[in-house]
Amino acid sequence: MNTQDYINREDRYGAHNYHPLPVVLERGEGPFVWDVEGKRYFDFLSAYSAVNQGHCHPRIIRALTEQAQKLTLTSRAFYNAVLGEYEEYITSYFKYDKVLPMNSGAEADETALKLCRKWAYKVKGIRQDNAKIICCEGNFHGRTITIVSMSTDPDARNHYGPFTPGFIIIPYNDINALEEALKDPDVAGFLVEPIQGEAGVFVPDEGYLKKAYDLCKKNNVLFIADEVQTGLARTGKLLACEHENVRPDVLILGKALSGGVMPISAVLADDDIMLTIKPGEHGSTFGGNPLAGKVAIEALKVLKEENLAENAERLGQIFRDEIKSVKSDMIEKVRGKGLLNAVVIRPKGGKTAWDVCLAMKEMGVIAKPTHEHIIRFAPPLVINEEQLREAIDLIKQAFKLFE
Ligand code: IF1
Repeated sequence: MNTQDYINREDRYGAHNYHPLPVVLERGEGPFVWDVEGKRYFDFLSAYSAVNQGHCHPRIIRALTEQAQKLTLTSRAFYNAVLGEYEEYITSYFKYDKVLPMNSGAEADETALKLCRKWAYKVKGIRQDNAKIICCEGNFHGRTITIVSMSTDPDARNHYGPFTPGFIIIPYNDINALEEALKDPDVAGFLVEPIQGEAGVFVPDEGYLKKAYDLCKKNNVLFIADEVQTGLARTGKLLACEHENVRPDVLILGKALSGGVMPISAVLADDDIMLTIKPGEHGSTFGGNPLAGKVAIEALKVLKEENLAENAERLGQIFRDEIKSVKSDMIEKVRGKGLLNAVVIRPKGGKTAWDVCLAMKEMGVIAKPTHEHIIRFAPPLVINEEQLREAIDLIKQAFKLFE
């Protein structure tokens, strides 16, 4: 079978809810992936920042395979020997009283929304069923019906109504809009991405997160940070909120929490918020399974022991400087933080970001456009400077094809 055979088979038997780049991947190691024809690529998407630790990190795979031989799942109907160890580890790692373990990022966002509403009624004293949560235009928090009820992206929400009520949508990176929205006494929370990933790596103004946090505290509103994509060293700090010394009231993690080997997500908060959910009021079959516990501990250890945040900070600066120096009228803007970067493409002669991604693929770098004209560049954080510079040269060669 060749690449097209694989593509045709997926087209025949799989739902058409994605339009992938025409490359069929078979193996991954560190910053590299290989396709079914044996060609090597630099992975510059990292499964949307889920493989920050690099593909198939040996320590994480070992944790997975060792635990998989012992016990993978008990459900939460019973205790298991790993969950407490994982809970203790992750809560001391991020300095919160408690963690609620889930699986996908969307489940963690949904869990955060439910915690916020519980806190609204049981602690803040908002009238039953009147709690409101502020979110931002251009947000991405997952694909459930409640989450797309907050979305401003037609592709994410069209024809999925009726939608969940109780959300106030304000412009991102607009402190005055937040201050105005916070005047509503029924507001219980503000859910925000420290950097908007899907929207095209929108980095807010310096100080935005801190001002937003302070305004929330002044109005007795929970500051809820969705760090599913920006967290876990991606932006050059362990959490993107750390760039502004903000400690979210509710912290949402996912993706690289497992190093990309399985779905693991988590919500962290202190007792006054976390204990508003009582036994039987929330859960999931796989949430907190022993396999996930061991994998997540190792994935978190790797982040710290391999200094991946520092690496992301240093190499991200090199990446932005190098790409900004490229003389190409297709490059409109370069922006990002750490190794979460994006290039806004100015279409030229009918050629778009998609064509640039196809050209980069031929050169041996895979990335994918978001929203037509924006290419996200997010390699695994284990990439070293020599590899990064090799990839940058390949990217530059791709842009040259359009001169
Ligand atoms: C797709 C990108 C999209 C996320 C944030 C929660 C979730 C995500 C900040 C939900 C997931 C993924 C989903 C994937 C593409 C990718 C993505 F921004 F990362 F590129 F869509 F916006 N919060 N992001 O980014 O986590 O349930 O997927 O585990 O749905 O196409 P999930």
